[in-house]
Amino acid sequence: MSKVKMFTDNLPNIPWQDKPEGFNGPVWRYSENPITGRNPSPGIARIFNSAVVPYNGEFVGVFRGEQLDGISHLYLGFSRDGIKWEFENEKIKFVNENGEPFMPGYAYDPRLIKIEDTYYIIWCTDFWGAALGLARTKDFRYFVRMENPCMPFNRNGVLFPRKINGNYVMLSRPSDNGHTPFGDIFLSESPDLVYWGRHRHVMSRGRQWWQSLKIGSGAAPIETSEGWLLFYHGVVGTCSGYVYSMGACILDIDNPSIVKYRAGSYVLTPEEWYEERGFVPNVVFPCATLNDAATGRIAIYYGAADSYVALAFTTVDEIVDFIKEHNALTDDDRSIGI
Ligand code: BMA
Repeated sequence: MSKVKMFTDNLPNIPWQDKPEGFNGPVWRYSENPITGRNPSPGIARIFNSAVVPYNGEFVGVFRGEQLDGISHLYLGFSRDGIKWEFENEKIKFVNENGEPFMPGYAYDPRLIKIEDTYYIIWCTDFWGAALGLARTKDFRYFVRMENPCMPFNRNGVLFPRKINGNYVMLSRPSDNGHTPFGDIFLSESPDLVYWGRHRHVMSRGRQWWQSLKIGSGAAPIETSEGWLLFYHGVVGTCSGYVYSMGACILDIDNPSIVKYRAGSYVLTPEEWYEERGFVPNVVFPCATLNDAATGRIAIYYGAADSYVALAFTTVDEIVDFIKEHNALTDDDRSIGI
């Protein structure tokens, strides 16, 4: 039993490995990483930055597949164990509310969140510039693309897994039309997933070097007895390019634009070959977690070097202790962000 409670389902078949003897960090990697290889299916060069959920006792995922022409689209994947994945060769076919084809010109960095009985995909799409796309499905066969939740430019959209104070809540990261050398996390509310407002600033890039350039939400927040546990990415600009690490923080349960704790140290940074070497080197980019309330186990799916999907593990007790021990909140984080 964990000390900190996760208000999620039990997931007895969560992919899992115990923390290796002598390992110091709060998040440890799956020993057989990466879990996807290059050219994983016909027409797709690389699969990375992808999101998974439990489904019918097994797992389903929405994967960012970069096609041979360099354009990213979203592909479904299915897995028995959350580790070995079979990908569909055809990209997800989105339709509009009338059932007519409504395909994005490109689609990347999907997050997949179940709210009540519906699964939502939120991703970065083309909308006269990079912006967020949103779609829903109940059966992973029929995907309805909804209104784009915001104007360009925006990336790293993530939905909370339940309504808060009666509204849907989304985190996002306003950006520019390029590689965005700035960026803080904001929050917006909606009664219906169409009209968004009550925008709040959540968290600025940090004083610490690894997150000094920009930050962006990663996985859907996990509801815990300490608040919403959020894994995010923090970026530093070095002489040889951006370096993406994974950070973690806890947001207030009823007012999630208030940050309660924020680790000043990263929880995972590029160190392994598949994180340091690839299409874009030095990228660790979390997009999803699986959570087992009964044991407090958390499996984190992250993109590595824009080339692979990798898996890492922690427990809710371990990560919450780490965040509190390394807490580096600023006054700005503590504020409601109006
Ligand atoms: C960001 C996004 C991510 C990517 C990262 C590193 O701007 O495009 O998809 O992983 O850059 O290239």
